[in-house]
Amino acid sequence: MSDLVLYSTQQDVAVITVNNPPVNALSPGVPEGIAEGLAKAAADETVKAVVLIGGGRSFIAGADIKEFGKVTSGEKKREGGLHPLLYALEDSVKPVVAAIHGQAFGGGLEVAMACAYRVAVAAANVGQPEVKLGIIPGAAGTQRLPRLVGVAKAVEMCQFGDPVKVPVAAKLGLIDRVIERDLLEGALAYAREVAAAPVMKVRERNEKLGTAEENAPIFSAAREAAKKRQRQLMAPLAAIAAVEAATTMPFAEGVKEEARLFAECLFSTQSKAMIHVFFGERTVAKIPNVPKETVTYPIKRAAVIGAGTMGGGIAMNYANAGIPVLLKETSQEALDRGMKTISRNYAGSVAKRRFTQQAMDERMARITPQLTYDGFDEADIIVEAVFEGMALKKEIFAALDGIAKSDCILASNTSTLSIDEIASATKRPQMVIGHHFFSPANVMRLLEIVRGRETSKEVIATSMGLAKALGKIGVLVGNCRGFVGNRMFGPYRREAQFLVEEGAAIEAVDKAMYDFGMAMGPLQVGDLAGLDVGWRIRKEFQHLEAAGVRKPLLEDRLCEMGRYGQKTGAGWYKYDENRRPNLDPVVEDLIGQVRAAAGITPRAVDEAEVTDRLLYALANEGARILEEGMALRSVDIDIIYLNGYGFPAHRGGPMFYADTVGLDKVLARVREFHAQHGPLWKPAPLLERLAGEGKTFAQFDRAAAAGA
Ligand code: 3H9
Repeated sequence: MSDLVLYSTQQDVAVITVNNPPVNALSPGVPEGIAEGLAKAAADETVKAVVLIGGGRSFIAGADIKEFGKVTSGEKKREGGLHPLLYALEDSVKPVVAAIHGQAFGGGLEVAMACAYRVAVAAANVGQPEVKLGIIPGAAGTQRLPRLVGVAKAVEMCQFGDPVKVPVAAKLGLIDRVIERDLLEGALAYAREVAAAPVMKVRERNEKLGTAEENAPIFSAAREAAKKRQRQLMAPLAAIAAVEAATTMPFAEGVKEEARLFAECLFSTQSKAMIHVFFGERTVAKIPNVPKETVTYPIKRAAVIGAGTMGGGIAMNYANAGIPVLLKETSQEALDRGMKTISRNYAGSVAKRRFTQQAMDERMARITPQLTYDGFDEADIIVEAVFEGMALKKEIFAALDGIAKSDCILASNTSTLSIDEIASATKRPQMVIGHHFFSPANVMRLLEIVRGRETSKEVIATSMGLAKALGKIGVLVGNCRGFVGNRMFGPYRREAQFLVEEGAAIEAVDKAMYDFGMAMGPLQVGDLAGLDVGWRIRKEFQHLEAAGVRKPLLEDRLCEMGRYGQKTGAGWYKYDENRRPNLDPVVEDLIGQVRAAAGITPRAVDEAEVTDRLLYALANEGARILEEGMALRSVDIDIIYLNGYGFPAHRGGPMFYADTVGLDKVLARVREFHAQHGPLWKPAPLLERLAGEGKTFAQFDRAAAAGA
C-alpha cells in the first residue's frame, strides 16, 4: 500500500488510516488505498469489523480540489469517481465505522455516509460545502444525505454548504455516536459492538425521503431562497435539483442525475471562478520575501486613534478578538458619539442573536475610551484612524514616535496617502505600515496591508497573522496612491460618471453592474460610502492632476450642493426614511446643466458599453498595478475586489473575469475606448504584452511564482 493510506489491525478490527496531510483530501491514490485496505480486511478471517479514520488534523476534507482544474482544462480525463469505492464500503460484509475528527467535508462526508456507521468527536464538523466551489456533491452526497437526515436538512446542507457541528449532526441521524474520549479507542469499541449486527445500507433506506406533497414546499422554498440569497449562482439550484432527484428516482438513477448536474457545474465558468477564489484566499497569505518562519510580535494590547466610523469599527475588531483596546478622541463629544455607535452596533448583533448580552458586555469592557495618550506606551500596536489629511497624520505619527515602545507597530488606516511620507514623521519607519480597513470595519473582511519602503518583514508577518486573528483576509499591497483597491476603484467610478455625462441614465449604470453580479451599482456605492470622501481626497491631490485630462464633473457639483449620499439623505439618489433610493429631478437638472456647460450632446449608451467600460477600467488599471509590483499577483487583486468591493465570487474577480473574456478581446475594447476617450484609456503595457502572447493574468501569476 502507498503511504497515503495505512493499514493495521487491532485484534479483531482492521484500521484504515488516511494519511494525506494537511487535510486528507481524496487525492489520486487515496481512494485506491482505502479500497485496498478494505480488500485486505475482507480477506483476513480474524477481522470482524473495520474502522476508517484520518491521520493528522482531520478525517477527510473532500475531493482534492486541485484535480478539478486538471479535468476541466483537459489535462486529465474524468474517471469513474468515487462510486466504486463507495459501493465497496457500503457492500462490505464486515461493517465499516467512519471515525471522524476535524472535518468530514464533501467527498469526505460522502465516504463516511457509505460506511455502515459514523462516530465522531463533538468538536468535528461535517458538511457538503461543494456549492462554495460552484459545484455540487458528486459522489452521491445528494442521494445518501436525504436518506440519513431527511429532505429539508439535506437540501439546506447541499444548497448552502455550511458546516454542521457533530452534536447537531448526531440529532439529525448523520452521526451514530459522539465519542467523548479518544476517537480511535471509541471507534474500535463501537466497531466490536456492531460487528455482528445486521446492517441496513444507506442507499436502501428510503424512510426519510418523504412524499411528493411533503417535499414540494421544501423545494419551492429552497428555490425561492436561492433566488434571493444566491443570486445568479447555478450550483445551489443544481444541488436542490439533485436532492429532488433522490426523492423521485431510484438510487442508481438519482446518482446518474447528480453526475449530470455535477458535470454541468464543474465545467462552468462559475466553478472555475470559485475554485480560483478558494486557492486565491490561501495564496494571498504567501509573501515571497517574507518567509513563513519570520518572527512576529505578540499583539496583546492595542490602541486606536479616532473614534469615528472607521476607528470605532477597528476598535470593535480588536475587542471581538479578545484584545483590549484604548480608543482615543480629541473631544468628549466625539468620544461619546463613537462609543454610542459601537454600543448600538453590538446591541444590533445581540438582537440578531449573533452573540449574547454577556459577550457584548465583555467586548464593550475591552474598549477603553479616552482623551489622552495614557497607556499608549504599553500598546503593541497603535492604529491611526483619523480623517484623510497628510499634515494631521504626520503630526500624530511624530507624537506617537515619542510615546510608543520601540517594538510597537504603528499602523495608519489611510486609504490613499503615502505610508512612506507618514513614516517619515518618525525615526522608526521600519515599524510603520498601512492597515487599510474597509467600511464598515467591523463587518468587511478585507484588510489591505500596505508595505512602506522600509517596513520590516517582522511587521509585515505580524500584520498578516493579525489580520487572520481579527477574522480578516489580509492582502499585502504596495505604497501607491489609493493602494490597490481604491486605485482601481477610481477609474471604475470615473467611468460610471462619464457614462452618465455622456447620456446613460443613473439607474441604468447601477443596474448594469448589479445585473453583472456586483452587490451594488457604482453610483449607489458612492452614495453609501459618502461622496464627500472622494471630494476631500480630490482636493488633497489637486496639485497632482495633469492638465487637459478629462475629469468627472458631477460628484463635485453634488457635494457642493451638500448631497454627500445616504448620510445627508441625498446624493445621486434621494433616500426615503427606509434608505430606499429614488431618482431626483434636481439631479436630472444638474446633469442637463453639466452636459450643456461641457458641450456634451447626450447619446444612447447600451448595457454592454456600461459593463465593458467599468470592468475593463478595472482590469487595465489592475494590469498597471501588477506590472509595477504593487500587487504580488493578479489573484491578490481579485481577492481584494471580492472582499472589499462587492465583486461577485462567481466571476472570480476583475482580473480573472478579464481572463475569461480573453485578454485579446479586452485589449481590443480598451484600444477602442482609448481612441474615443483619450489618454485615460491608454492600454497598460502588461495587458498589451499578455494579449499579444495569447496569455492570461493567471499564467502571469504562475510564471512569477516559478521565477520567485
Ligand atoms: C468535493 O469533495 C467533491 C465531492 O463531492 C466529490 C466529487 C467526486 N483539496 O484552508 P487551509 C489545502 S469538493 C486540495 O489553509 P484550515 C489548502 O489549499 C471539496 N487542497 O486550512 C491549503 O493549502 P496550502 C469539498 C485542499 O485548517 C491547505 O490544504 N471540500 C483542500 O484553515 C490547508 O488548508 C471542501 O470544499 C482540498 N479539498 O482549513 C473543503 N482543502 O497550505 C475545503 C484544503 O498550500 N477546505 N486544502 O495553502 C476547507 O474548507 C479548509 O481547507 C479546511 C481546513 C476547513 C478543511
